[in-house]
Amino acid sequence: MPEWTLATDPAQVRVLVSGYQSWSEAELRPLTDVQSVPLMRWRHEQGHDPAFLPSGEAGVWRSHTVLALVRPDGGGWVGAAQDATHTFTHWEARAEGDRVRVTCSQEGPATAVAWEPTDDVITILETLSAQLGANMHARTPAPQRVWCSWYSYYRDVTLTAMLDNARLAREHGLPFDVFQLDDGFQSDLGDWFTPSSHFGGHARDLPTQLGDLGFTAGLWLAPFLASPTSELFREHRDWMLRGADGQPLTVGHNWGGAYYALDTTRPEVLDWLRTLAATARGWGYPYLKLDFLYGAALPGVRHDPSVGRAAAYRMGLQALRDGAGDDAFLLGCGAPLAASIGVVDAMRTGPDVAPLWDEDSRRVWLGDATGPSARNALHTALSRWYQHTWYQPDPDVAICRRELSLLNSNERHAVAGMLDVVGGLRASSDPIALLDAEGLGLLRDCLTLSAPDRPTTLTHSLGGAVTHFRRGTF
Ligand code: 9PG
Repeated sequence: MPEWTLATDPAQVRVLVSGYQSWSEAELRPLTDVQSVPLMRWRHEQGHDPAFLPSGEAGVWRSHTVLALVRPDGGGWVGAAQDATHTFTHWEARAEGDRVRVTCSQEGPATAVAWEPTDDVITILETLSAQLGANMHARTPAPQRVWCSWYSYYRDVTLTAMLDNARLAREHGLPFDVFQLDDGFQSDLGDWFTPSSHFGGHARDLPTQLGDLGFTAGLWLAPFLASPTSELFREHRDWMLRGADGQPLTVGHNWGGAYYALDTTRPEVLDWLRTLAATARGWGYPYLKLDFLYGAALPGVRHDPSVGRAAAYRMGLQALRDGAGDDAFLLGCGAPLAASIGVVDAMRTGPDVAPLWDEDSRRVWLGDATGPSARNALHTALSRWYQHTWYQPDPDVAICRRELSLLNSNERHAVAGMLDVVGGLRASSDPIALLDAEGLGLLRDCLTLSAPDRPTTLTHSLGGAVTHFRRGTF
């Protein structure tokens, strides 16, 4: 286990950490603070890595893949995994008297790790992140402008609501590329091929009509999950990831109860995933939002115990890519971040936006900043700005409407501004009919892809060799 002792006063250092998956918190904080541990044990699986939780001690910070320590002069130290295909890399920084101790441990085959003292943390962080992206053959497609049904219709989405919004977007000349149907079209979690009773049609009915309006069709799936009531679970109980007791492992609580995940070391599960993605593609969806992907990466008992959880995750994700086709656009969500590089085109890099700024009860009192709020989404997506060389970042939707929202004007503009700063996907979920002139104007601004506001070229001398990185479009 590599370890470094730094002769630097912990009180003068800030630490930049990132949780392992989309919804886990990322933040830049004084090293002497306490990294919060969510009090609700039943929520740990959903936003945190249960195998590497924050310690809860003052002056101890844990991070996945990347860690940076920043002195007041902008110099400091940067650590970054240089490969994440089959390995989770865990960092810990610990204040110890007048020193800081950093340790790096890995779960999976040992892989290269970079550790750089620097007088310019930001440049080195960008450089080492870009190297990780390049090593894993990061995909750099054009960013998409997406209308998504979730943040207005939630599970009550209907075929009619999708088409009404698409028609209005066309009438207003709003420059969306994709209209993406989210959770709610399917009869149960895992039963993707049968429609819910309220949807008013079948998901396969939508793409042609969206195409006639000039939009690409997008579909949400949580391909690794199954609810206990689903046909998938009832017919294939043996396909589930298991706990030490041999029973299907609960990987989270949502949709009114606990849910399970598929064991992606089973060949028949990989076949199922390939078929699922190919079927969605065949229905006319070249854009897939693949959600709750962390389920396949949790610690558990697998059919093939020789496959570690990071590798198992990657096998499942690759099966989805194989089924969808190389030219499909895959957006990861609720997904292990670095482990997805090279397979996904885009990645949600924070928790959900919600039409409210903050939720003190969950964030402050319960120590959990992974919940839906404008503040949490903005805070975490901005703290992961350097990940733009791993995939197109998706900082989630802007909320431009005034109705059915608790955000004030400044808050609406703050979220919209974040989309521009982070770059990557631009998304909205507002019912177009609810937008007044101001809302339409803000939405148009959001959908305008501005020039990068950071340098497009980074040149840095690293360990004697000059490395040169050029930003792709974002
Ligand atoms: C659909 C939604 C949307 C959204 C995703 C994701 O921890 N939780 O219980 C939890 C529930 C929902 C959620 C995130 C976490 O949102 O981010 O965009 O697709 O699923 O159900």
